[in-house]
Amino acid sequence: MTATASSASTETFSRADWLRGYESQTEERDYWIDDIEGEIPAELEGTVFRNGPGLLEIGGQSLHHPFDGDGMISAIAIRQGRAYFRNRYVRTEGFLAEQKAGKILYRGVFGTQKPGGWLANIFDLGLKNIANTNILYWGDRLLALWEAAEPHRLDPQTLETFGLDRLDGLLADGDPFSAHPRIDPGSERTGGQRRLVNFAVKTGPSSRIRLYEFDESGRCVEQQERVIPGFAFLHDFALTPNYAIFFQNPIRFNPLPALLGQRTAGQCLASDRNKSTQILVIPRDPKAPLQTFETESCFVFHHANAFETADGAIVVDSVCYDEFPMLEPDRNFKEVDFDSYPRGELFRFTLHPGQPRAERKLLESRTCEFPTQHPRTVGQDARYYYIGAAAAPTGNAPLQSLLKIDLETGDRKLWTVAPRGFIGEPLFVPRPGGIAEDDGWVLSLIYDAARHSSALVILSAQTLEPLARLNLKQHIPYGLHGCFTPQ
Ligand code: 3ON
Ligand code: FE
Repeated sequence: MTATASSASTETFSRADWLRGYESQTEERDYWIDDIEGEIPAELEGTVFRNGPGLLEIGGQSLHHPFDGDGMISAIAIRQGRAYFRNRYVRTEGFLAEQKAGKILYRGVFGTQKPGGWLANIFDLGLKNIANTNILYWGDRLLALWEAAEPHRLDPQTLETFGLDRLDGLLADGDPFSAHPRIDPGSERTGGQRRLVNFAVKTGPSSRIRLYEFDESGRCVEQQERVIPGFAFLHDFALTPNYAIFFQNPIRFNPLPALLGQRTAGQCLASDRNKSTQILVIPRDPKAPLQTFETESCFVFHHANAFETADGAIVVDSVCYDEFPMLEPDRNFKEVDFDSYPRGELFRFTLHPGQPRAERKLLESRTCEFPTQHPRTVGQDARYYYIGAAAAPTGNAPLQSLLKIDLETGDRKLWTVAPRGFIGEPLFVPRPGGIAEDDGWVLSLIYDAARHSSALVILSAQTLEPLARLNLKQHIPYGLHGCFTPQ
């Protein structure tokens, strides 16, 4: 492997640059951000919270995959044109134990094994709750989420970890709680009130999907459970005023190699390319029946949005991969071959009542991930999406651009930090009092290999012009998800 070549056709980045964004960040810091290019818009006030793997090796042993890395939270509080940065690890039981021991003590889901070969891993099916996927602020609680176990609650000011949060007894010991809640902006069924909706899956030969709805104060006001046939790896869902929509990817799960210590759970998944993907439409009304649609075999982590049409159809926009992106068991993530690795493209699925097969249409063929939108348009026929995208229109590559998609006109706007920059999940922040759907800002944490540090960029959502760039004093390894709160 050379240090400079990337996808053969499109050399938008150097591999050495890309890899440095995956160096562990072992320091926890607090400071005023004093290196600001441009100007923070005066009306933009609040806190950006980000979560993602902060440690990519432990005791000198590289993790097999970043999704196995301990959750590190970054917070950037913006007030009156100034910004304060803080980062802290979530003090999970596993993080504390491994830091003390100075070595890996737990198996990860995505290929990280305890040192010592299969004998050291055999029959260990325990999960390390690494709290690394998302961070949510709702009902005065700041929660770090990891889909296979309970949330951890943190102090929103200091980011100190309080411990596991079982949501006032809603969750039992070890219960899952997805890292992809959605916020219903309010509709008839919620009495116009905002609601946080989230799910949890317990999977096996059949799977149980639990759906929770929380009011503004964080109280659970509705919950239901549905049992569906087959194994289900559900990372995200889409929400409309009346439905929760899941894509059941065609995945086989053979746990034997995990049991025998040879592979971890996530490495026992295999895409079944001959089987269709099932689209599960769960009514938020627990008494109404579940409907299932199908579409050609694909794998979905993230949905952009969904909405109901006047003629009773449901439209879902999702980032689809041809199959579950999986590394070969002996190949560390640092050696990934982008050209042969599945890449995400944005598709629109229309589910017509009485038709078992979904209509499928490609919306965006450029490699993309991490879609977002104006919070007011969740569950509605949104006009604009903002999404991380590759710098080149074809081929697979890391995200180096931000793409704004106008679903009404088909217009695209692209802002890129290539060749030395890499981009994270965008967040859309509405301008207070704004009316237009794109009246606001797009915020994203980027990694700049030229400085080996990260920066928060603030773009005009209307034009994608950069308004401010807040340069941090250190790098934040490529992250997963986060949120913005006006507090
Ligand atoms: O054994 C079963 C299967 C399984 C995989 C059950 C299970 C619950 C133990 C399980 C666990 C799933 C987990 C823990 C999933 C965690 C996912 C995660 C941390 C992240 C997923 C990220 C997805 C994407 C698309 C990230 C993209 C990143 C970039 C484009 C660049 O940074
Ligand atoms: Fe996700």
